[in-house]
Amino acid sequence: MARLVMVSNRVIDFNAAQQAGGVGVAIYNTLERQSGFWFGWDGRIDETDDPQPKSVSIGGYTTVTEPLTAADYNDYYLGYSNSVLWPVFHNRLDLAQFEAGYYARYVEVNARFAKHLAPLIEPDDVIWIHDYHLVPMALELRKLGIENPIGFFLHIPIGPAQALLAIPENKAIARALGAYDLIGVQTQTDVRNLIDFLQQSVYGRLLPSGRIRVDEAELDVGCFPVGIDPSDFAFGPGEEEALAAAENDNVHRIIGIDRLDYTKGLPQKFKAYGKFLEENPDYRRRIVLSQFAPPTRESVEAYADIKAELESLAGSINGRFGELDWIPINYIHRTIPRSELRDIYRTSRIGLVTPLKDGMNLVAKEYIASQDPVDPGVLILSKFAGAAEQLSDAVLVNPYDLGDLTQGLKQALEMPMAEKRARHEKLLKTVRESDADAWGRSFFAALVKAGQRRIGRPSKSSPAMGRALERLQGTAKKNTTDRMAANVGT
Ligand code: GDG
Repeated sequence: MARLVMVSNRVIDFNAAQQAGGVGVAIYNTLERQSGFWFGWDGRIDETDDPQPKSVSIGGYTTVTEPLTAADYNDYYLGYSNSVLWPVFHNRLDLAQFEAGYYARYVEVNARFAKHLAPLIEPDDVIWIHDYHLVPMALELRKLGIENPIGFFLHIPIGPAQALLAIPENKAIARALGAYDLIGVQTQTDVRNLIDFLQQSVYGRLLPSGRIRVDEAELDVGCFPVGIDPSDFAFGPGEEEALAAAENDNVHRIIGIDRLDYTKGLPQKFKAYGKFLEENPDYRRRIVLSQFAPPTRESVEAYADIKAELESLAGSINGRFGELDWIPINYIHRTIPRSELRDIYRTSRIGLVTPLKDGMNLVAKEYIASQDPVDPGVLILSKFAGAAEQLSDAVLVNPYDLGDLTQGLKQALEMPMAEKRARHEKLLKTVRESDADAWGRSFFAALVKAGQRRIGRPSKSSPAMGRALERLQGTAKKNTTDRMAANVGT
């Protein structure tokens, strides 16, 4: 059976890690079901000149990892990935550090990862690369003669083409994207923005077949909304009673769980909550906002600024409205163990997920999956989270408009039970239907198909490619059979 080779910037050992961002969670959920391995950075900084990858089997999957040097970490990770691509793709050009000269090492690290990965690739392998840190990786693998299908999934949103065109290296980025067989994104808006960018940057053309041509290359672009494993958040018999007993019926908890990132709209959330308490004195002492905001990318300047701003906002709201026996905002700048997430979601009457821009947002889906269908909480969701395209039965709000946020809070707090149940039922159906499994399977199948199309193109045909195509067709057939077997079993 074809192995799935997952590649991402950071490889996570889920047996040891307390926390992972959304990308790690999504990859782990897929690798649990498919044979293969996970390649990338192990999270260590080490000055070894030419670090060699190490392979380890942990739990049900194998990882192949290597360290970064301090300079790599600075230029490739904090620099080009998180101070250029992350802000631009989230449409925050004001925070992008274009002049810092990070690009050369960004490409260099991608080339080194490719050099270390290439010898591990077998002819039937399907390579799936994740996220903005690794855009040039397919091009680097192709230079080394790798002809396997290579797909790219972008977990973050794609801002408007005008924003991406501001990147000085935008043409090189667009050409590097052209080296993939398939690019997957989270939403239809992202698909449109990507095509627009490829057209404007390097005269990419949308072909009648639906494929995109970039120079001599052709690729598929598709929308694959990432999902969660709802069973991680489900309740077994007896588990709920214990939790219900611990619940405080007098004070309703509103929950927020977001990495401490400027894209997550946390200052706006705090300000709207303060405004709500000011305008609705009846609700004082009856609600509490518990905001978990685990630290992330702390060495990037923009992240230090947001930390200070939030501390000051939480302090001023608590100082203004707090009482001896009631603190309005419970702001926790730490990581919660993953095993506790489900119970925290379940005992919170409102899930407040209000990013200014987000690729998808798994927290919104986790909140829905954790609710009691008989007495569910209400999800308030930003219109600008990718999840809003699927979860349109949430209370959708504009996070830039404090009035709209406070209105959303009021609507959620006062929602009749019948409406809560009806909304939750539809939301849960969507979360279950487009779960992590569906995401992994649909991307994998589309990637195998896109790989066949590339190899099948007459201009590129060679006996070696013909053989590879035959192998792939065998793989695709086998895969369908596997899927059918898996369906019968469930
Ligand atoms: C990127 C994109 C896209 C958070 N705090 C703690 C904790 N988490 C877990 C959540 C969730 C994950 O991390 C966060 O996922 P999100 O999707 O909300 O956000 P990003 O990390 O920004 O993820 C995003 C995602 O990739 C997947 O494609 O949806 O748009 O930006 O699973 O539960 N987990 C634990 N402790 C915490 O304190 N254990």
